[in-house]
Amino acid sequence: MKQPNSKSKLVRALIWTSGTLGGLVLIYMIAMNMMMAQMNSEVPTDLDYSTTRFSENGLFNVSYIASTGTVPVNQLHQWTLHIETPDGQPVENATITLDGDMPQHGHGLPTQPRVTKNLGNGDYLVDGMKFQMGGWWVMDFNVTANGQTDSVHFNMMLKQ
Ligand SMILES: [Cu+2]
Repeated sequence: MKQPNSKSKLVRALIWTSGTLGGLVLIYMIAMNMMMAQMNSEVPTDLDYSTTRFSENGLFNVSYIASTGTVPVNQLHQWTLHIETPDGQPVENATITLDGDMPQHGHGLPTQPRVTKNLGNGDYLVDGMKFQMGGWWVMDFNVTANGQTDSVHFNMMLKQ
């Protein structure tokens, strides 16, 4: 006749627990490694730093000028965005949303800049621009005009 073996139950429970914990630790370590690898990754050598770029699907030709000339670090400033069609016609009455981030650091902007003024002739004022550190930044603009949306990305290497 067999007796319920509470000792082996306990052992099994311990094995299960340590296995689960070990698995979690492993997942955590892999995630940390991936994060570190991303942070230590080199800036791609083939980045396009142009201030005039076509949107992803080629719908808009977009350029920017910073109110300060060169884009500063740790200084609130404005951008003027100019949007044209591929054949050079200014894009009027566009709706624009934007966001910026540092791909190597996994953080974004310290402010929430937005388009505050339609200046006409395809020009739009972006207020509240600020970059809190030097390095590689990417600014993303989503442009909707004439019922079509496209996004454009500007790479910047800011010097502190
Ligand atoms: Cu950063």
